[in-house]
Amino acid sequence: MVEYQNIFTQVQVQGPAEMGVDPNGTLAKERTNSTSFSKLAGLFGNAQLGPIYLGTFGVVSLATGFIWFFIIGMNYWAQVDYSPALFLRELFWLSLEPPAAEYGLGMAPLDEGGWWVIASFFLLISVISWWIRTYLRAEELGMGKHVSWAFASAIWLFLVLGLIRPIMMGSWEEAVPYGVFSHLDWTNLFSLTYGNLFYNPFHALSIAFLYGSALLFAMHGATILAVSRYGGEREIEQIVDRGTASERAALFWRWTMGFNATMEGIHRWAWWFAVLTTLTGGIGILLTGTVVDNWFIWAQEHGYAPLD
Ligand code: 07D
Repeated sequence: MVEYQNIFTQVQVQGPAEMGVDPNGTLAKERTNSTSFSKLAGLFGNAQLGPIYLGTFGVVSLATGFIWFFIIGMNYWAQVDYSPALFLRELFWLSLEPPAAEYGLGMAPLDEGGWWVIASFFLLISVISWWIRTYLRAEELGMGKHVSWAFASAIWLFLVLGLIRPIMMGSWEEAVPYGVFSHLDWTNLFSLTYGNLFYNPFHALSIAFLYGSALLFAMHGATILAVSRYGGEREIEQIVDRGTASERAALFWRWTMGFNATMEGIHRWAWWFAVLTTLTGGIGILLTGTVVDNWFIWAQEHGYAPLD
């Protein structure tokens, strides 16, 4: 029997390239016409690569994203005096830091945070342009905007961390530095400075949704794989025309925990859990240092941290 599963399948089904809807009409503009097939890609997902749609916002996003990356890279090179050996050895410890507090929300000399401000400006344009691209591509394909709004939730946290909260605190110094260990140190210091983020209820909610997302994804993935022998992976068909696969899947969960999500609803559960991770997270970060200075003391005042 020929089975096509991917991750990791020996058999790869390959037909003519799929160009998508409207291959010669307006939708075909601003996208590449060539496609290729990759056996490696086919092991993990679809073997066909392309066509890719760039468009104005795609070009703007990639260009500004590259400038952001390039500014950081050049600063790293300067920091190691252009030594390739040091660059490789120190890569994870190198960092482009925001300006010191004395510069407030103004511009700083380039090597004292000015480059960070410029790089951040380009990153902002890049991320927003990519969001517009997800919205417009969905619109063009007649799809719902679920991906865009979920991405917007992640962008909300990104904006709180790097733009909104620093503006509310009156200084770019509050923002996250661009570096591997430096951003981890920043995260740790943020928690210590404001009295242990574990006592911030929105951080707790964010963790619950993050872990919940992983759990739901594992449950859903496992359930569908478990009934794929009955056609369960044809999920959309099973929503409108419930077959034995979805009946078995649903019954499994009612048997084991008394309740089951529906074939459609499980995707809404997943969407909401993922979206709420960064939505609640952004609220938690925004409140920190602006409304609440010390989460441990706040928790003592609200009766859930020990008083001594
Ligand atoms: C960051 C959204 C933005 C990304 C976008 C993508 C680019 C460019 C470059 C951003 C991920 C496009 C952007 C391509 C990238 C840049 C510069 C999504 C993002 C738009 N915590 N903690 C969370 C746990 C502790 C702290 C969230 C666990 C300590 C701080 C999550 C533990 C301390 C912040 C979470 C733990 C601490 C967080 C992130 C355990 C000190 C945040 C959710 C078990 C280490 C962030 C409210 C996410 C937040 C956050 C989990 C511990 C500090 C739920 C499991 C006590 C300062 N923590 N944490 O999806 O929202 O991020 O907090 O110990 O800012 Mg925490």
